[in-house]
Amino acid sequence: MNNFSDTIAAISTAPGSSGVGIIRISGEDAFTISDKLFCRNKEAFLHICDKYFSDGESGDFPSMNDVSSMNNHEIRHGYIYDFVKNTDEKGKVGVSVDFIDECLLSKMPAPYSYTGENVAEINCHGSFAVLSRVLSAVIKSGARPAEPGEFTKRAFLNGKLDLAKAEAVMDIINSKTEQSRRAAVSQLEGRLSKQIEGIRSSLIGCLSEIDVSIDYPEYEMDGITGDHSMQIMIDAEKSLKRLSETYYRGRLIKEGINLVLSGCPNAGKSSLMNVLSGYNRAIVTDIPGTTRDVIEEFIQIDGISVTVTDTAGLRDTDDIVEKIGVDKAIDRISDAELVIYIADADSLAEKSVLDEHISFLDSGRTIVIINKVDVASKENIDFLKEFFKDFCTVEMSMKTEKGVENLYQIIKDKFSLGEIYNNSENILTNERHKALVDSALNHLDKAKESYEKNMPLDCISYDIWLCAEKLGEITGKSVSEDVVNDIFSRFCVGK
Ligand SMILES: Nc1nc2c(ncn2[C@@H]2O[C@H](COP(=O)(O)OP(=O)(O)OP(=O)(O)O)[C@@H](O)[C@H]2O)c(=O)[nH]1
Ligand SMILES: [Mg+2]
Repeated sequence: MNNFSDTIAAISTAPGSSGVGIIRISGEDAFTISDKLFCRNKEAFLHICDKYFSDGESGDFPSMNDVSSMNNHEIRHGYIYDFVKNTDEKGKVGVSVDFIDECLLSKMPAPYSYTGENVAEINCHGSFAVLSRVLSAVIKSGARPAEPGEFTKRAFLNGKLDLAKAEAVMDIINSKTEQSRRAAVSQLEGRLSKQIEGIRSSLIGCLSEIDVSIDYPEYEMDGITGDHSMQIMIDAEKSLKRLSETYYRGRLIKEGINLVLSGCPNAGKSSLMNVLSGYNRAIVTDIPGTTRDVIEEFIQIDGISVTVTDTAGLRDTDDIVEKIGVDKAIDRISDAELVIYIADADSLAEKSVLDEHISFLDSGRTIVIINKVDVASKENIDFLKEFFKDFCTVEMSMKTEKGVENLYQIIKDKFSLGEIYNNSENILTNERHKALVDSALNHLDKAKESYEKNMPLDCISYDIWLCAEKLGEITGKSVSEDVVNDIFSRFCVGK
């Protein structure tokens, strides 16, 4: 177990007003620090304070030691106080007790706590004024403000969780949809770590067999050891390849889809934004150029988060504000995973304009909506269908909501959303893990190649070792301090 010399503290709940807010204190002195600011009985505490001040304030401020005397894993009701300097009417400076808030304090001793250290948690009222005062009283009493992710980092360094599980904590905090929560909880439960560790230990077993062959050449590589090692490599490769392929789904689950609505002015982009979001999110008028800025809304399709962006209609304009909007719209199209291009079938845009638009639309990631079919002529609809024949097209009316279900289905099919849920295998959702799995696969490939070419055993074992190292970086078994620091610096303060 690591020994951190200092005790850290932070507000662990989100900013803003809430029923309850939590201050977490972790480290060897968590309980003695809490003793200096928590009392269970106000009157009894005021009594000893009166005596202390009337005796002429010598030594440390009084304390009831109400935290040290609590049982382990106990929660107690009490009050958080602070000693403050004040000046009476005659200008005499003195010290008095200020009760900051009523609270519940829980005591979790090392090693049976989140961080593996002594932890005290103060549940007080969740206002910024209360929480910041309580935190400053804790700091005044000897704790230091925690850095981002420092509680979880200590938990990792104290062996309470491995690195993949620690990263899952962050994913749970950030999960916006049921699917992302499920994936993160499964990772925190250790399913991914278990799979990775299983593969890694089989490779390490393989390394020791090769070492034996090097030390005792009578066990030749093309004998029992060789075949067995090769089989281990083949099995590891199969599992890692499957895992690597899950990243596409994993990323969708975690990051969601970035969907941009585009098209000529008045085509019906904002009307679609309102249909998708289920309320009047964007202004809709019959004046071309109504939307000028980028408008975002977060929706869910089958448990996957979709960020829908409504943009300014694409046209040449001298209006400076509208022009900025059009430039932003073009930028957003290039970053989007999915573009919905809306074509107005009632009032066709000029052919030259459509030619220009089709030149920057990528048919692989664009769905074209032929809109206003409630009023458009068949001739116009057929023209647009033919014009966009290389694209997936949907005939729609934002007025009657015709085609909406069809559009949802096309989006679901495009991203294979149906397949995401019918699967119980581990899914990679983290970019770092994906890069390490791919790098491990790369080394495995080299090891297999060396084996097939009858290269010296050291060459084979070197790549197997590197492969195991890469896998160890996922769970934190073999990872540099810089990587650990980098991972935790992306956490929020208080976690
Ligand atoms: N009849 C009919 N009218 C529609 C339909 N969709 C949109 N409209 C009308 O078309 C006009 C323009 O709609 P918007 O949704 O504001 O169009 P937009 O693409 O956001 O336009 P800009 O913001 O100017 O680029 C409004 O008067 C809508 O009521 C539809 O399917 N049928
Ligand atoms: Mg609009």
